[in-house]
Amino acid sequence: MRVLIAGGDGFCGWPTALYLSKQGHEVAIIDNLARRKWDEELRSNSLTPIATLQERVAKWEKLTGKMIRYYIGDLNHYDFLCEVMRQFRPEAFVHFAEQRSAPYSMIDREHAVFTQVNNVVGTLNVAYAIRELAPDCHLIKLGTMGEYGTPNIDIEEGYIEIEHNGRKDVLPYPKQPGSFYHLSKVHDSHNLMFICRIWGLRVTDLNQGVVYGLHTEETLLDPVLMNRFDYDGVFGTALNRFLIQAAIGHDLTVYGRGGQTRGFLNISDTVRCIEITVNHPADRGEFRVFNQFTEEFSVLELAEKVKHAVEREGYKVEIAHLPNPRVEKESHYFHAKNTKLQQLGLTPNLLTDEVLLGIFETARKYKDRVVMNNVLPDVSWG
Ligand code: NAD
Ligand code: USQ
Repeated sequence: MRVLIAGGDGFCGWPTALYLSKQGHEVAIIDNLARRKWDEELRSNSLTPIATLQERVAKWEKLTGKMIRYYIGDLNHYDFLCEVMRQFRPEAFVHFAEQRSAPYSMIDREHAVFTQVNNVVGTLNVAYAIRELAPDCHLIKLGTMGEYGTPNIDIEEGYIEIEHNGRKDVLPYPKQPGSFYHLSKVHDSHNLMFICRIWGLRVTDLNQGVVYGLHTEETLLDPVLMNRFDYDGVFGTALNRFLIQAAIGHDLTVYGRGGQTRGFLNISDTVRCIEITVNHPADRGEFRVFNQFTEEFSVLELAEKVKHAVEREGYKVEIAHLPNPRVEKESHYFHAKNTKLQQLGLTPNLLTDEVLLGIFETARKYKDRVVMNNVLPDVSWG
């Protein structure tokens, strides 16, 4: 299949591009390289040194003989996007290309506005470009589990059956997101559900949990194919941050009580979930929702797992409970359904001590690249 991957230079997009290319799909990437510029803005970096996109795809072709085309540009430039659609004629469009950090979206008004314009307008452009130039193309859109928030009932996959005043309907699951970034994903979901209804496009919204790890079989083939690995207080995510903190002997930064519970998955399961979704397109007019995570953990449980695993190897680490910079529940019910991808063939890679220590080893290898000022959180919701 011809698969266009928007955001293919990023943390999830790059390993996905390699994996789908290896599986025999014809793959092209669109990316405006904004993520690399946000590192410059924040005076931060990926813990791992990452090659340019040009170097990455050239190395992949040299090693495997498989070509990944790339188009450097912004989804918000509609003419550019349409030109790519005309040239590549995708059968599946995998859309990772958004500003994905909750803290970045909460820095100030400008960052909130930027995040929502970049994400919501970018997705609208993708929807229009598909309608205009490839109406049969399956849009696979990365959403987030954080769209649902933390309700005191089970979280379903996108829809819930409600009985009200003696009548029943299946309705979109209520959304209670926790940042302007998470809100942008809710706005995307609403727009996409609407365009499926009015234009008959086919869309799958993948409500992904927090992704951990960085390597896949493909990124490990050569240092030039190395994935990015975020650790700073803005773009670093919970488990990866804890492993990097353990590697530099920093206390693990649990925010508040640490009962915040989320869905998590290994990056190697992210790429497999995308493959499964590409291979099983939504029907015309269907707005399909999958919850994309494999296990649930509280933040404190993760910190304890990291402490236990690295102390087994002789490293010493403490858990700190920092004042929570976010406004969120620190102890709550959380149980979300995640059966649809598994029914289609996903076999989860679970979080074991071996997996933790594998990521920890990479963190130790590059620990001298950590910019210490960036480890503690400095964006607050208040
Ligand atoms: P990332 O920032 O590493 O990658 C996103 C890529 O998109 C970057 O390379 C960036 O340059 C590009 N991009 C952003 N805006 C663009 C635009 N307007 N035009 C063209 N390119 C643009 O993020 P990631 O961690 O790979 O996340 C990918 C997607 O998955 C995001 O939509 C994110 O919301 C979602 N997601 C990520 C996680 C996670 O834990 N990383 C969890 C759940 C969902
Ligand atoms: N947290 C800590 N300590 C840290 C970092 C985070 O306690 O050092 C806590 C946060 O307060 C929060 C939880 O861990 O309660 C998750 O935070 P995170 O930064 O790991 O993840 P989040 O901000 O939710 O965002 C990440 C990705 C985002 C994706 C989301 C999936 O950056 O793109 O959408 O995970 S989910 O959380 O399921 O919505």
